[in-house]
Amino acid sequence: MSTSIDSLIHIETDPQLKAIAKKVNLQQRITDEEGLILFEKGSLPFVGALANFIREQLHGNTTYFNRNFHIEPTNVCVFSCKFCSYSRLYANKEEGWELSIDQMVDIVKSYDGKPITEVHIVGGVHPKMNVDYFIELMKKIKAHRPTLHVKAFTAVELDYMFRKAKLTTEEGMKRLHEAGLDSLPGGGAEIFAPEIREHICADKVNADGWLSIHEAAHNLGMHSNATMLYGHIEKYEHRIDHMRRLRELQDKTKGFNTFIPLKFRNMDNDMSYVAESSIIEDMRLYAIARIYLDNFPHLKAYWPMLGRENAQLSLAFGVNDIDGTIDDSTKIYSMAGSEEQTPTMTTEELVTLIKQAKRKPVERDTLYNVVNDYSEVNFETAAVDASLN
Ligand code: V47
Ligand code: SF4
Repeated sequence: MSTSIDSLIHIETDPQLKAIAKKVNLQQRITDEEGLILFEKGSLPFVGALANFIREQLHGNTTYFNRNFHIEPTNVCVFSCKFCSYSRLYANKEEGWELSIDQMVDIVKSYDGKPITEVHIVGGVHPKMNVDYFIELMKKIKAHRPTLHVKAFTAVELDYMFRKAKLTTEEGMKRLHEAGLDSLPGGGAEIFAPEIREHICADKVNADGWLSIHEAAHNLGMHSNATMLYGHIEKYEHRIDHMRRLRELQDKTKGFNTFIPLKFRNMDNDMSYVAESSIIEDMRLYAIARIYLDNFPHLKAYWPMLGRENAQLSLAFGVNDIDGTIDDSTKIYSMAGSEEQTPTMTTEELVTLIKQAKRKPVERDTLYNVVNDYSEVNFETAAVDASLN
């Protein structure tokens, strides 16, 4: 698939949209005002074509996925984000779970012999799971499986554990990194703008704190992801503000790998009165993120939250990564109303999903090194090594 946007530029009658399309064609960065214009006036086919043009320039048809599993150490949390369906207050511990280090290492051991490359560890912010607890966990995981990439802890969890241990961000990050932490997931960013953040997650780390934790990780040579929780009470200007802060930090450090928009799901939380965004708005957001975040190499659709078919659709709107096989029972989305109650997909299912969208399925590791190109693998006819599943 190769795209040109010449005809789009030619037929567009709105002068502002036409000017943006010309900039994209010349690989120039769009401004905040232009980002806002895209949100306000850009039709789905218009922003989709621009985003797809950029996606194919960067990655051609390649669509990445990885083979990972999740560990959620606890759902007990000292914070009370209004959108969260997952956490249980410390006082209501009977509804929560807390995994011991041995239990978590046992989960890692249960993947012995399986060709997964990453463990993703995030959970609630438990007042007693401190930095030493997680240092020990990192060391034990690495002692057992040194090549497993450990992507763990949102900036929210890190901020809390560093403050509790009276460690500077730099010191805390260095200790965890030395113990085995390889990279950071993108959670906890939500919406940075204070007027929204105060309403949806007032008590956890603010925008500057979130960004400075990722900056500290990048300064140690670690990579990280960034998320944005969208489709609730934020306005378009807040989405642009959020992405501007990320784009600025990325200009400085180049440490972000992937931007992951997270669609707000409204089941069983204090914001259940807020309607969920439409699929048109979801796809427009992916496309505009691809256009605006010119310095982010990858855009990921997290299928357990978006649903498989919508994730597949997003591959036409700028997305070049659909996360992993997620061989587990991560609960954060099923508890918020996602269609995916037990989000697992086999490699075969993921590959088929990508091929149906006429894209090229490539398994990656966390840092986007190619592990396996599945373009020529035909699961239906080939005698596929059982280990591929
Ligand atoms: O920060 C919580 C979100 C995030 C809801 O880096 C909700 O590869 C929607 O960050 N509706 C945690 N979203 C998950 C996360 C993540 C997921 C996958 C991959 C990566 C990565 C990171 O989940 C939280 C919050 O934004 N969340 N509740 C909800 N009701
Ligand atoms: Fe806690 Fe994270 Fe839920 Fe907020 S989103 S209440 S920090 S588990």
